[in-house]
Amino acid sequence: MDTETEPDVNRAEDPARKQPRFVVIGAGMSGILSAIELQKAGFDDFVVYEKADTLGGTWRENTYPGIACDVPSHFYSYSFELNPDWSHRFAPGAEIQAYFEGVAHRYGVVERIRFGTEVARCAFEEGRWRIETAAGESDAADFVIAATGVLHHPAIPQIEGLDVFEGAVFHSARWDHEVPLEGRRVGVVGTGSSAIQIVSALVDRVARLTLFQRTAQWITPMDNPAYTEQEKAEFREHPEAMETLRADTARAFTEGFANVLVDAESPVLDGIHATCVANLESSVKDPELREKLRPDYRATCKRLILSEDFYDAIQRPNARLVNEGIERVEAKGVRTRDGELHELDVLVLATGFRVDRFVRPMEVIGRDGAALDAIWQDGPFAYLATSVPDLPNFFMLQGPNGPVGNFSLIDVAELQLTYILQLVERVRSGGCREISASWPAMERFEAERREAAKKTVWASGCRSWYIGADGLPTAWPWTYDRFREEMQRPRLEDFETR
Ligand code: N01
Repeated sequence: MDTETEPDVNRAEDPARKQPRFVVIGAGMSGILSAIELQKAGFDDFVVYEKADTLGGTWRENTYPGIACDVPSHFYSYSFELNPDWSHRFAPGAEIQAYFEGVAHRYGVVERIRFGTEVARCAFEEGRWRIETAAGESDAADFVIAATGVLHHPAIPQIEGLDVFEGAVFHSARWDHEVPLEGRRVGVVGTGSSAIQIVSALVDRVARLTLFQRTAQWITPMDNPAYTEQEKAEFREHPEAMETLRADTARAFTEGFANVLVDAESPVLDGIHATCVANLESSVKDPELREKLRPDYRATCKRLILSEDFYDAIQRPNARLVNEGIERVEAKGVRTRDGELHELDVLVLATGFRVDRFVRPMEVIGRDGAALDAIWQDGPFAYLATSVPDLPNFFMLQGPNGPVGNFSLIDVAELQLTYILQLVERVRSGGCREISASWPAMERFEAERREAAKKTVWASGCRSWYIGADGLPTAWPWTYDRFREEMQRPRLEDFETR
């Protein structure tokens, strides 16, 4: 075992090292990007396994009414595939899905995807990863890139009686488009980003809309203008204008948002809070409803919600905000703790995701039988969100403790691939055969991360999906600038190489 090995000429001549085989798991935004970057780096021996029948990940799965990305589309685009045709500043979900499909076709990624193939197990045996699919097929690879997503496994709430409801019930990420909504009584559970968009999109289509709120949300106003045909033509003619727009947006998000969330003392956060308070005060007329909608924690403690129309929607005559707490679901609707039965035809569970799953339920067995489930028994972690000790040549995109929240995860994935491909290069050039974060580096990183997490606004007193089992925020707790810097060049002394 060593941490810094001189290149070994014999190893460098090893054809398997020079042209290693990769398995990419997942054909969402990160998996498509992985395939493109592998090709660009000259690696041609790879396959992308995708359990579903189509690509797109989050954007394939979330098709609820009103879905859009709250990161401006010119920033939520691959840096090498800017799109002059985005319809709006914040494009709707179907447009984003079409964008990924288009990119995957243009870069020859689609032909590399094995659709309908779920990877059930990855085990590191005799220096290579043995891959087993749920259908019983096997494959082998020198490297695994797990691009399995973060917000992927729907969290179904433990509410008594969900199974006795006579109407239609489904999770926001499993929208049942067969269920008619026009003229129906629809209930929505949850007040996260998904619920807020659903309520705004549905209220004018349904007979009655009931929003079951457990926790109020701060909402910042957003402006979502459509791009004119002239603007699109300008973008097409002068792609550098899109590059400037992307760079300006990235800077504004980094400096005005991502970098300040990690410092609960930042005065910028007070400004964001004041904007949210003013939005509530000026938008909601009825004082009783206004107080029901007023959160008792600081804005940005939970992921900040951007909306141009939620407050209007919830004030419509056919909308009702219920914050009495759900007692149970019955055949005819939802009974709240005050004894009232809210009769419904459709119940939407906009109740978020199981964010501690990451690559699981896939079974991952590393070196000497080290099981990822056991390594993560107290909660998931990864060195710089990409590598776990004892899992050599296994890298994660959007793994635990990475930057999440109101930020472009495309930018995050691009930076992570820059980093991962440098680790791969270390192996390909004969520097070593196996590379993964060392335990001492992992432990140091975890200790520093937990200390920093306490200073972030996410730890300022609210419940959210950012909080891990130990009560601390799990997201990257330093500035985004620091993340970008870390991703430029791996510190090889933090890796165990063999
Ligand atoms: O899920 P959430 P989401 N009884 O976890 C409530 C991204 N995203 O799907 O706050 C009653 O945020 C829960 O209540 P509470 C984005 O990163 C982006 O909306 O825990 N209520 C909460 O209100 C986002 O953050 C976009 O008290 C229950 C809600 O359900 C992430 O996805 C759009 C409950 C869950 O909110 C997740 O958003 C959509 C129960 N038993 C999603 N259990 C955009 O870019 C849970 N809740 C716009």
